[in-house]
Amino acid sequence: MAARPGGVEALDNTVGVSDMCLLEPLSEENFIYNLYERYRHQIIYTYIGNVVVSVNPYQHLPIYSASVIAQYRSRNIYELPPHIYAIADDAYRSMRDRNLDQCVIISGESGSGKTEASKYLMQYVAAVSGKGAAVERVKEQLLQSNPVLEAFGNAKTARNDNSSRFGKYMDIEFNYKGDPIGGVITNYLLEKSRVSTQMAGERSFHIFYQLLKGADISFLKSLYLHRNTEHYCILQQDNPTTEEDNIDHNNFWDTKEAMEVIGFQSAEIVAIFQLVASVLKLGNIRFQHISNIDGTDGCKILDEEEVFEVCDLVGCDTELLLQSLTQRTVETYREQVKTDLSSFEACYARDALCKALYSRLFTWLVQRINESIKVRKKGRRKVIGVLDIYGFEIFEANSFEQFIINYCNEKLQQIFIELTLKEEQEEYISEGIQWINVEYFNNAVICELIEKNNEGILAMLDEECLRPGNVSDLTFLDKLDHFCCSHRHYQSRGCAKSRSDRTLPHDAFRLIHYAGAVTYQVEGFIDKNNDLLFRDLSRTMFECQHPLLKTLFPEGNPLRTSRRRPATAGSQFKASVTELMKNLQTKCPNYIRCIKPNENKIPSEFDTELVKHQVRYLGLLENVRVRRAGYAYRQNYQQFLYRYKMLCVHTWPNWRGSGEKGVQTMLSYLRLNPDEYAFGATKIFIRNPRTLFWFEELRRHKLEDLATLIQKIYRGWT
Ligand code: AOV
Ligand code: MG
Repeated sequence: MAARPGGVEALDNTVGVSDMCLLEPLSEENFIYNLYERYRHQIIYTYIGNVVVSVNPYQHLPIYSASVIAQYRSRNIYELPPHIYAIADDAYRSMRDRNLDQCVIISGESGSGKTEASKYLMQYVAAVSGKGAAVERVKEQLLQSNPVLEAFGNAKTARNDNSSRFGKYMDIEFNYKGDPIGGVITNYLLEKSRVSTQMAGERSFHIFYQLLKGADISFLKSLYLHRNTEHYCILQQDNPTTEEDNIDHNNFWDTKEAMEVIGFQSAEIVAIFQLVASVLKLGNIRFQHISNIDGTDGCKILDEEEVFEVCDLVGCDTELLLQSLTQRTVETYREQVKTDLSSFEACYARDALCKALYSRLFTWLVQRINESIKVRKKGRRKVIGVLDIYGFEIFEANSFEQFIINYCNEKLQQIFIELTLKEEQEEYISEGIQWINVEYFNNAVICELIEKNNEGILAMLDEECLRPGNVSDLTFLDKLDHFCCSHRHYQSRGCAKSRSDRTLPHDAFRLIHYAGAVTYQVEGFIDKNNDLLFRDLSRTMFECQHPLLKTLFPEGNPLRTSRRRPATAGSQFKASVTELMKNLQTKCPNYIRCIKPNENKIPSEFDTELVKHQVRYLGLLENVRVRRAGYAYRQNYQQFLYRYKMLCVHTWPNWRGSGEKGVQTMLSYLRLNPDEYAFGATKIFIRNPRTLFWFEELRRHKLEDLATLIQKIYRGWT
């Protein structure tokens, strides 16, 4: 591809159409061709009405500079080529000037560019909102929460080198002037299984590598750590290149600086890294099987040195930790009995501890950031919420985590369907224009299959987790099999209809998601949903001197009387997602739909089949159809007149009457067929996109004529 200029010119509007609603004729082929043509010219943004479709360029484009931001500032959405900035500006001004809380819902599969989009959006809002030392400080803190959360919550996966392994919703709060005054971050279930295991070619959370590669040797020594990642059993990395090492090194310092900007004290930063180091060291502990005299299994720790060092880092009683790693207390009615763990059970308990420690640290970090960015003053606030979750993913082996991630994506698709349709419908009704229905696939059935109270997959899983007796992942699968006959989105080898399907293993079920079929291995579902940690370990953690670690394990407090079983991971997630959906519905939605152009994470490759699949499941064509069902284009009278008034001698150069009257005068002057347009309460609706092309064409000629005229006058003068 040829190098393109920077600035707004880099967003040339003349390639293809900038709004898919103007595609003629509308077909999937044309839709994809339009995306392709634009992508080929490095134009990654295209509208569907006010929805931004973004195709990941996998390269840095010169379209995010201060000068581009300045150009988008306070401009109407169709005035300039499509950009996230235009949506950001629209959302910002609606919030500030019309007092409407906004949310920006960013969706798309893993690696499609959601997290990057969310950062550009925040960067834009920060750049165009108020100035002054206090406001600048808030902005810095809000922006700097990104590198910290990415360091601790993102990791390299097969799909994305910087994949978000947690969901994030951030409310940016503003005062009446539109200056940011703070924010609140909500995090959703971190994929903590990554702490102890990663698939080939993947990595654990960035922070582990950043710490080992970036920290001064003296700091590493104080944490009893080695520079070499290979020293740590829970870290996988295939022969890192020097470049990767350098990136980790630099990112470490960025993360640390970001923590300081947010307001973490040096002692807190040290405490955080002590816990990160403890996870690495606990992960190194190996156990050796021993047979007890009574014939039972037991184990002993092979790497006591690691235990001693962890104890030193977190102020833990060595005996207590050694014991709680190899034994567990079983409580009966009358007494407490200690039983030895087999080496297998001890490994399991160790991993559970590493995962609990890390994921609780992560949640604490989010709370700590919230503490720094929270709004302290009372008074009315306005909000822009930004949602950036983990994208839909299909791996070779999919487990509970993918099930949860994909469920979340189903819910987002659902909200897109409901709100775009609802919004559209409401607009036609409130403007007094007749509405025509468009057929589309509604994924509500899949959401229901997963989350329906007492009947959905999550309820079945909870039931199995609570059932006494012989419970296993396979009994859970058996339980699910009743969906075979009743649900067309569920398949398993137990189902008569899919029994002959050799690609479906015996220990798995398959869901036909809106975005594709995913086969979930049931192994680990019960365990991950139960999410239990042996009480001995939480007690030991609570007994540590380390002030932060103590707070992470409140259930270890012996004075705590509640013996209530904590909610399962699945039901907690369902509750928080339901809450999120409710919250989003109270705000004006803005959408960014991200598309991944290729599986190779490289620039300039546009895999048509891959894009087609995403366009289909995202329902983008239906989105255009809904938008065009009645009228392809609508615009506020004033803005419409402002752009096209030069096409009519009565409205040019100045029109003194109402906007609506001006548009009426202009359209009858142009002798446009009255079938082609309708007057709404506040907007003009244009049926055929070609009419708009025609206006644009006329406008261009007029501008050219004007330019020639000005030149002539100028020459006449000189
Ligand atoms: P995701 O958030 O959608 O995936 P990211 O936003 O992390 O995807 O994007 C993946 C990678 O694509 C980034 O690390 C960048 O290298 C590149 N990229 C994305 N958008 C742009 C852009 N606008 N300009 C340049 N490069 C870009 V996931 O978190 O895995 O669902 O779960
Ligand atoms: Mg992401």
